[in-house]
Amino acid sequence: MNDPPAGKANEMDSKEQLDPGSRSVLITGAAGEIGHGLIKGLRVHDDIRIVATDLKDLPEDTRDLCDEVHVGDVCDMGLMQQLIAMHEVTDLYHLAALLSTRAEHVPEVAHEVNVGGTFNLLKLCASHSASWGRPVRFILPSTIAVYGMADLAQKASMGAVSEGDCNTPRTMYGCNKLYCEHLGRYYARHYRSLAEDRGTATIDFRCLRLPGIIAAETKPTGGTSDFVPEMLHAAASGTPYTCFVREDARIPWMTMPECIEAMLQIGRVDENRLQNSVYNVSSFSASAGEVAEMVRSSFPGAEIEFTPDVDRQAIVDSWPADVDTSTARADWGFTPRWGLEEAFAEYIVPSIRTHYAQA
Ligand code: AKB
Repeated sequence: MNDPPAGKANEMDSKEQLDPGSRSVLITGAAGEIGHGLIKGLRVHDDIRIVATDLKDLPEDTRDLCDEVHVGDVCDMGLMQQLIAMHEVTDLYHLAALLSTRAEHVPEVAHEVNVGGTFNLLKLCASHSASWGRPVRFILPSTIAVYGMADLAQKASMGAVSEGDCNTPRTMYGCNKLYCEHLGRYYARHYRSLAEDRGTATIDFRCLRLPGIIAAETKPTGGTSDFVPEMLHAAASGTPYTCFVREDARIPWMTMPECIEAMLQIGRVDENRLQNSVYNVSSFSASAGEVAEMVRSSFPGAEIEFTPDVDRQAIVDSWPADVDTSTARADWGFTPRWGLEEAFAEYIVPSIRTHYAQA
């Protein structure tokens, strides 16, 4: 999965790699859940140019934080070429993807978007990096869906999995993301390794394997980890909720602010500190039943039932109960902010109450 960084990019002076005064960041899939927080987080630097793109327009408050917004398809090579060239992109956050549930309905489309879109962007970044004579930083969110547990006994016995464990995904989304992790590593470390005119392309590829994400301000769609955020948003808005997995369904989680912080951190850290290109991140492991208990005690009127959907349950059963984040902690100082109880007390409950009070 990971191999030692190639010499070339590492030999470059880090100042040459990233002059903060001239950073130009392209964000694909910017209208999604992560896009909004990421744009807000990046905006605190006045000296960054933010160019956002998505199939649909961005909400007004996010659009106002961007220098430019383009509505378009990430698979449109002409548009992506134009955006990268015109803005001399230094950093690319490639968020556009079809998530695990949506992808199982339209697997071929998912492959086109998830793999085709990433491949095109890597190709474009490599060719622009070669002609500009400087690296392009490429940051890709990946997922716990790249893991595939054979059965519940293996899931229980493995506990927290490391990046190289059980890379046998069950879903199209997991297969797509695992391949894109490899593609990114290839472009960063071995691109055209036998070509006589190897050129000078340098892709600085960084990837985070994200767990289920819990956001108080937005509701996810298209994912299989959606059962926890759906449960919370239903309780906060006084709506009964039928959970599509068993009470004992357990995966790793983190809150949206922690996810954004980790994305910003991996995007900023000096390349010389990164021994790997792909890192697990997560804050806590919790079952649907444990979260439901927290929801009931925070929202005493909450009505939560469990009626598992066999197929979606099978996807969650194939994901690990927890992930080992030790390499992220050691290499670039990843530190989760909250455990389950603290996340409820410090972020989820106050923020979701505010959100629905304002709605
Ligand atoms: C999904 O459910 O597909 C995503 C994920 C775990 O990557 N939220």
